[in-house]
Amino acid sequence: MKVVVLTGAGISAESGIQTFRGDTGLWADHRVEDICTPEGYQRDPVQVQAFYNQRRQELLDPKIKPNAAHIALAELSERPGIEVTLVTQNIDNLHERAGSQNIYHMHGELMKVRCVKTGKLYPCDHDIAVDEPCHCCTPASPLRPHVVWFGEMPLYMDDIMAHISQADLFIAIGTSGVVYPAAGFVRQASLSGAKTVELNLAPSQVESAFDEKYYGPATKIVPEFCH
Ligand code: BJW
Repeated sequence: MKVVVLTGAGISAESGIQTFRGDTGLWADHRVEDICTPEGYQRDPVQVQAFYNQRRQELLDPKIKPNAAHIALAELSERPGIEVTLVTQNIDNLHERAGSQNIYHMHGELMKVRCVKTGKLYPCDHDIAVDEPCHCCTPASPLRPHVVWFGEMPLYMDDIMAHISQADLFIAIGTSGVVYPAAGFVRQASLSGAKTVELNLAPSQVESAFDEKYYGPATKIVPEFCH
C-alpha cells in the first residue's frame, strides 16, 4: 500500500515548537510579510536572519525531541507492505530524528542555508550573520535561510505530485490547510483515487475534502491511527 503523509506545524507542537497561526503562534509576534517573503528579507535581512537564528537555536535545545507522533510515522514505514512517503511543510528535523526516511521538506530546512546567487546548500548549526559569505562564488555572496517564503516555489513539487497521484492513502497531520499548494494536495489525492484522512487538533480549512477525520493532540491520534 502506498501512503503519502503530509505534516504541518501541529505535529511538532507537543515537542515544544510553536505553530504559525493562532494566539500563541509565531505570527502572533511577527508580521508574516516582514519575515516570510523575499521582499521582507530584502528590506530587513537582519530581522529575518535573527528570526531564523532564534528558531535554529530552539531546535538545537536538547529538550526539543521527536514526539510519539513522529515516532509512530517512522514505525509505520517499517511495516511490511506499506510504503510511506513523508511530505513535510516543517523546517525542523524531527521526522529524521525519529527515524523516518523518504522525506520531502517542501518548505526547506532550518539546519541548512544557501548561497543567494548559486543556490548551493550549506549545513548550518549556528547563527548566521547577514554578511556571512558563501564559499562558492567570487566575490562571495550572502547566505540566506534555506526556506520557502510566500511567492517562492515550494521544493520537490514534481516528485510530490507523482507520489500523490499513485497513493492509496493520503493522511494530513497538524496543518491548517491555509497555505497552498500543500492545502490542495487532498483534492489531488482524492482525484487520483486515494482514501484521505485528516488528523488534527481541530478541523482545518480544507476539512470537507477529507473522507475521514480524527481530532485530538497528534501524540494521541497519530499513534492510534497508525497502530
Ligand atoms: C495540532 C496540534 C497538536 C496545533 N496536534 N494538531 C490566494 C489563494 C491561494 C493561494 C494563494 C493566494 N495568494 C497567494 C497564494 C499562494 C501562497 C498561499 O498559499 N497563500 C495563502 C496564505 C493565501 N503560497 C505560496 O506563496 C507558496 N508558493 C506558491 O504557491 O508558489 C506557486 C505555486 C503554484 C502552484 C504549484 C506550485 C507552486 C509558498 C508557501 C510558503 C510557505 N512558507 C511558510 C514558511 C516556511 C519557512 C518557515 O518555517 O519559516 O511555511 S509559511 C508557514 O505556513 C510555513 C508552514 O509550513 C505553512 C503552513 O503552516 P501549517 O504547518 O499548516 O501551520 P499552522 O500554524 O497554520 O497550523 C497548525 C495546525 O496544527 C492547525 O491546524 C492546528 O489545529 C494544528 N495543531 N497543535 C495536532 N498538538
